Amino acid sequence: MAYETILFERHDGVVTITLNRPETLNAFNDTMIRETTDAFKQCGKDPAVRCAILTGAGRGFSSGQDLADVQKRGDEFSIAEHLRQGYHRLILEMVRLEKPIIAAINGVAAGAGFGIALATDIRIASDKASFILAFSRVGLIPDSGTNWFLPRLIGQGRAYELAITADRLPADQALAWGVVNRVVPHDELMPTVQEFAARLAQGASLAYGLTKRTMYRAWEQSLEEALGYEAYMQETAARSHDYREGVQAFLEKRAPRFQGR
Ligand code: LHQ
Repeated sequence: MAYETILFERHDGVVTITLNRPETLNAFNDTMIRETTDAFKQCGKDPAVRCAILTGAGRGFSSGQDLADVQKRGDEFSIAEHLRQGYHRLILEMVRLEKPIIAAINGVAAGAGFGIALATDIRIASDKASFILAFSRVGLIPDSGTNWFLPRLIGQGRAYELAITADRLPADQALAWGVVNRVVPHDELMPTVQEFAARLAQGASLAYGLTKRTMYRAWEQSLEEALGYEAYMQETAARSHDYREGVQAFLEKRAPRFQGR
């Protein structure tokens, strides 16, 4: 797979996607949006892939939309169309990927870069990471799913304040507010994330995927609907090899050998 703006590496069931425009702190141009979307699509198609890591090259995770690139566009450029054709496809590809995505947040995540970080499933941050809803600095409203993800994670008051001040949320505060799952010393970020991803890749990945789908679905459901959907999805999980193997391994007091099916 030849990509220009991202690195795509697979190692034992774990794919690492690295946003690779470090001279811009990994700002998204059209190519990077398209290639990142394609990379997640490949993760979905390949049954050998059981977990994905998203990170950034250099000192940033992503600075969001490449503003120099946008400025070159003529008057006919429609941001709405750019969002629909670009970021929305990427975000939906990530959310619909029934495999865990871990963000290894190595530095600043700003604007749409913050949105893409929020579309991952588990966020592990370096102590040098920070988050900025930079949109209002350029007179825009938050986009790239941030209006949907962030108030759910931290509450509307905090999310709205971050949106209108565009203040930097440092890693320790992001941890306290639940934006990230863990903060680790910068040099330990990739080893920590790689070890965790390798563990998830050995797990009951069919169940991990169904869990992601069921939890996202529950946001839109009443309790009655959520209970019904859980029962339906549990039936699916219970018909798997992994369920039979998990129960058998428990009874035989040995480690299970999950196959993700
Ligand atoms: C950049 C960028 C960048 C280009 C740093 N673009 N070069 C969707 C649809 C359509 C239109 C508009 O927007 C959207 C959604 C959005 O994402 S809007 C929000 C866009 N992002 C921003 O407003 C963030 C802009 N960047 C910054 O505020 C700072 O760079 C942050 C706070 C992220 C980091 O600050 P520093 O650590 O001080 O780094 P720096 O500013 O010196 O940046 C390093 C280089 O990266 C620099 O280039 P240079 O040639 O001077 O070394 C920047 O120009 C470049 N860069 N962000 N988004």
